[in-house]
Amino acid sequence: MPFQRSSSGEHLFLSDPGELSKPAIDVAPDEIEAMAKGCIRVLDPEGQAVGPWNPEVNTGELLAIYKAMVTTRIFDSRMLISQRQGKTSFAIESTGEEAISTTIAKVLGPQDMAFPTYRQAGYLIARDYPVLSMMNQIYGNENDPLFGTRLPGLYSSREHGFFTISGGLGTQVPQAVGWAMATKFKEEDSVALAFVGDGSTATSDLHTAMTFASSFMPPVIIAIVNNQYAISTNEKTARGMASTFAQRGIGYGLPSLRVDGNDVLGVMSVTKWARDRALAGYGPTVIEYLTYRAGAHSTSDDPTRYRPKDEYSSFPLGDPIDRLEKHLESVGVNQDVLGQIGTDAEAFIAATNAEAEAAGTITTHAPPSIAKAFEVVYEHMPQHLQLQRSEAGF
Ligand SMILES: Cc1ncc(C[n+]2csc(CCOP(=O)(O)OP(=O)(O)O)c2C)c(N)n1
Ligand SMILES: [Mg+2]
Repeated sequence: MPFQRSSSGEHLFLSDPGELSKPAIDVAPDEIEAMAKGCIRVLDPEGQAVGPWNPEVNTGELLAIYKAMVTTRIFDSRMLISQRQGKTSFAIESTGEEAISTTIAKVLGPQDMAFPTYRQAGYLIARDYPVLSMMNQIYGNENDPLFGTRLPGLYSSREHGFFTISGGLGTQVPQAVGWAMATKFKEEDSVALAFVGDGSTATSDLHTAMTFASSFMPPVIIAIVNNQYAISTNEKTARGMASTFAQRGIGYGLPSLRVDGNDVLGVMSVTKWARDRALAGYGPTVIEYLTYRAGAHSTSDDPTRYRPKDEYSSFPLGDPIDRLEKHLESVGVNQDVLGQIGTDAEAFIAATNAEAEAAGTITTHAPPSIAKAFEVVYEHMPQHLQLQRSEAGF
């Protein structure tokens, strides 16, 4: 029957942990086309790391990722409560997807640049960006580093390799490719990575970016985060007749792989492979990270209206924090150590939130000066904004 899409679940194309081989970084893209329809996985159901993609990593590095994931989850739920309490207008969480942002933050180098979406707070947390600044930005108080000019959660930090988030979906992908083209022309050793959601692959920006990536072969990673939903729309709408999102890359001649995005070791290994390729001059890689958006799209959304409540609990890839916990226990980390990380993270988020709230929330402080909205966007204010500013009386 023509034009029939696969039903929900079938599209996961899950390979067994350890099943897929690991090619050399100079592999020809057409030799690994099958990788775009499988799914690289390292952690098996018992938490053991298996197969050729098992990365070289020590327990200390994994504990740092674990801590960032747990902190991100607690931070997200705290900000959700604050929104319900009326202290901020908006919050957006990444529950269920923390392995991707935090692990990628650790794999990329200090000179690399991520071009994120609103779903990667974990990247900043893993890179020790001050959580207090994130909260100040969400509360839009006087210490907001972006002076109230951005939607809560749209952070920016050049020092942490975190390009300013844009609310317009897809825009960050050509920006990342352009940034990577510039580093190639300047002969710098750095890599750009664009995060893009499953739904946002439907933007023309993604395809413009892929064309430039294919033509100029810059050191860029296009990281498609397939969390199964674009607000209320299931991922299969944007995927259309393709079996997977990774297959989009094949048409552009780019090596394209899929990985279990709830498997920290898989995410680490595949991202590092792509970064090594980029640094060795072999150009772009497309990676689809398979995961599940466990929470609502944002505080403006109610997922009970469009998906079964128990869908996450039956999602075959499980919860990324639970899976890393199981692995850490299997390599001898005591449960008490993990428990203490959780307790410390709870205390840290509570104390940091108290400090941010004391500086002001939307109910307890005057908004930042409107003059700031004019001052902090352009280095040299264009004439039309100068005019608007004087009309507004600032
Ligand atoms: C160009 C553009 N179109 C539509 C929107 C409204 N919008 C915001 S988020 C979103 C869904 C995006 O889904 P996806 O790319 O899968 O990312 P996710 O939210 O799942 O992380 C939409 C349609 C937007 N911000 N920009
Ligand atoms: Mg999505």
